[in-house]
Amino acid sequence: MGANSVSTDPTTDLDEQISQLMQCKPLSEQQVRGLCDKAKETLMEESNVQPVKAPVTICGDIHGQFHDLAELFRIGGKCPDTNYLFMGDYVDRGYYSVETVTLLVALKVRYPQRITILRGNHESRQITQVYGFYDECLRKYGNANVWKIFTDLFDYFPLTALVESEIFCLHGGLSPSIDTLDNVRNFDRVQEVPHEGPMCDLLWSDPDDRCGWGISPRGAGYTFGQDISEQFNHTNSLKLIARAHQLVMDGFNWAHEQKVVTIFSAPNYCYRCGNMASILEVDDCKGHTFIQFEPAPRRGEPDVTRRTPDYFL
Ligand SMILES: [Mn+2]
Repeated sequence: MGANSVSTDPTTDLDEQISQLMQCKPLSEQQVRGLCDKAKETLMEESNVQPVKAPVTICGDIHGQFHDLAELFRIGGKCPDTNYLFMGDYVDRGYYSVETVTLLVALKVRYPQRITILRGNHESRQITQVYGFYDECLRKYGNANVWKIFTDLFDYFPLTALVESEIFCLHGGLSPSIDTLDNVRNFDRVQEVPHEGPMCDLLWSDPDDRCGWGISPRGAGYTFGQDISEQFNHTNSLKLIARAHQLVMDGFNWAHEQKVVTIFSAPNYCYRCGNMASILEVDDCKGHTFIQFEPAPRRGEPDVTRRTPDYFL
């Protein structure tokens, strides 16, 4: 190895990209293209119900809150020292969707067995044009190429994961068109998130206090009651459904007599909701520990709560 061999090792290049991203500095369009080409090869080999082993730390929505994702890694441990399973919604709402999703995809390429990244309802061409990721790509790159590269890659993200054959993990929830995990395994996921049908429901549905299936106020997916969760868990020999998708003030929230848990990992969501975030550690013995965390300190950004009287002098 000579002094001029620095950039010939793809792993070194990738490690350099990851450390750049950890400083919240986006990659070039060309680097994003190369990274996503590699990610596609890995993701297309994964199942619609991707098997995952314990120990693993399960995380909910991030929504472009990059500094809070960095805080999550400080609290939960760095990848690959800790194994991670993210349940979607990396982009939109927050200011750093580009850096957030690029970092998670880079970690997936670098450590494919250590991190699982599922698709959320925001990993879609249509939703990202309304809620921020498209505009952020235009602002940071001057054109829509990076948005196109990422939204094309989102089609390959797995829809669900199964931890140790007993925790079913997904972004939204259940579907009246799906009774078994084999039903999920058997459809072609490589497409834009449809407006209805089983793939849509997995990314959009929510648990509800009412029994049975209900119309979702979101306009996509369904609400499902405890009877539905119990039947699904029984049919598929599951202990728990872990999902994200809903803001919960403590960062996690049990439903359906502990058959379902919601995990939300964006503290002070949209920089104004005042909620805690959490992650769920599943250890070697399948024990569960929730770790809650608060927003990372935001240096140099205006903080309205600290406008002291001298502001007015
Ligand atoms: Mn969502």
